[in-house]
Amino acid sequence: MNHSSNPKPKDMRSWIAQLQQAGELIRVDKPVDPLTEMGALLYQCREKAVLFENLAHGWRSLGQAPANVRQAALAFGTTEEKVVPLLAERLGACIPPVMVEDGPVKELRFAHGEFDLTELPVHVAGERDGGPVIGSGLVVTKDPDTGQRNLSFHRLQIKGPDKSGIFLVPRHSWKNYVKYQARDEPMPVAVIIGHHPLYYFAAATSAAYGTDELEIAGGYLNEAVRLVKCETVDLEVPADAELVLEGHVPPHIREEEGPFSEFQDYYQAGTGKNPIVQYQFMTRRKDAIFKSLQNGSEMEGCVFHKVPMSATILRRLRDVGGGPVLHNVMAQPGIFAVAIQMTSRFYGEAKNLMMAALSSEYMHPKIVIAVDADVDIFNHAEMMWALATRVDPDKDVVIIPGTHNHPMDAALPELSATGAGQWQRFGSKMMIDATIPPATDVKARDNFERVRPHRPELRLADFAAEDSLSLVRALPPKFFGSKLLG
Ligand SMILES: Cc1cc2nc3c(=O)[nH]c(=O)nc-3n(C[C@H](O)[C@H](O)[C@H](O)COP(=O)(O)O)c2cc1C
Ligand SMILES: [Mn+2]
Repeated sequence: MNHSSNPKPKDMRSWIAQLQQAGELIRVDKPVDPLTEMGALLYQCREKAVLFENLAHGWRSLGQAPANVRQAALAFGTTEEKVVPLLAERLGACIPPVMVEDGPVKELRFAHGEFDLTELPVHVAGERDGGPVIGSGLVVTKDPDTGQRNLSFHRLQIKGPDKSGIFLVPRHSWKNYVKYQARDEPMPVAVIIGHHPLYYFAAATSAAYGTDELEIAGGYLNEAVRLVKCETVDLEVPADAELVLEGHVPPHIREEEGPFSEFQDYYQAGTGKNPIVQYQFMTRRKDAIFKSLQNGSEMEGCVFHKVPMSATILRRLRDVGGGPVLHNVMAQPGIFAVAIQMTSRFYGEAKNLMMAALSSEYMHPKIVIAVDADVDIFNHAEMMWALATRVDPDKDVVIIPGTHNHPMDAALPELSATGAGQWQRFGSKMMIDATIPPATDVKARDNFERVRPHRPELRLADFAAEDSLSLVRALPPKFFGSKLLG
């Protein structure tokens, strides 16, 4: 079997090895029931990834990998502070995939009747979920007019041995689906389960309609993705994935779907009459490892959202108003809020950038907060401190009424219903300018220089007995950077 032109493509195996080597992986060798136990265990893995090694039918499953933005940075070979700027660069470096004849994902082939989705280790994430949901399925579809490929996440609630629900927020897959619907034809789909996390980051990247997210994956990986042809649909999938399901979405069927433990930490959004997928083929590696994916605020699903969303917005902001001084962007918990870290050159510049951040490829941002370089945007106490000490609500808060918002934001009025063409949330957006005066106004800026000790290089460890040192808190980086006004 010709598995490779490149001897070691990045895949879920290389990622597990990397996590293991970095001391970032917990292995669970006791049996775990995906329907009643796995969700609770995943919720506790916020620091480390977890590999369940002893599941029914001989399965293993990788979860919470990445468990947080620090682990996301590990996957990209960088640090938490640098991962978003790095991704913003890689977004512009798409690499087209290459076709190969065969690959590990084709080691075993199962025709209709030979596979049973209810025997996969698909877990129930939350107490009120409608059933087990594949959260890690990356769905490949094509525009029937142009043949352009699309890759995106869609939750797939198991409904039988060969059937799942599919939840389609009105974006690219939905657009393709509506085109098939107009032709009265089923939409062919391929679902990729289990691969290197950079594929997952690519699928969560919202780009222009017509951009192939597998080219974005190539850019993120800095290597061309190897694709193989599907067996029963005219689609291509990564040769080095763990498992692929082939199926189709019938044009007019709607069935009850949800509730589901979602990224906002709520269950209900999207619940209702949604389309379904009928599956007719499965291929997988001989010893395939399943991928679980749990949502909920700050869980793995949010990590996949946060990093590409922040990078896409950072990239967009770079062009606003002649080159602003931008340091970083980071989506905040619940991901309807985003922080911009910048140094203003002019009065009012933060608001210009915030307007751009509220209207991008991403529908999520509803609240945007601009802060300076001395505020740690990964630390929510720092964010609250900046809001409390650097905002004059009367002039620094702006509300834009009557905007189209993310359809899963429970705080906003919902128009129409999930699964229908006009489904939306019609709400508002808010900008909060928590920046200090621009660098050019040195005098006004002086009021906001932060407290720091006289000699920050001193270490308590050099002065105290060792047994008391577990209580020591490291000084934050702000103490060591150049002074704000320096
Ligand atoms: C963990 C995770 C789960 C997601 N689940 C869904 C989903 O069930 N339905 C959906 O329409 N979008 C879902 N998304 C969002 C889309 O995958 C994401 O917005 C993607 O960029 C959309 O692709 P598109 O830009 O090609 O439409 C999910 C994203 C992540 C990271
Ligand atoms: Mn797309």
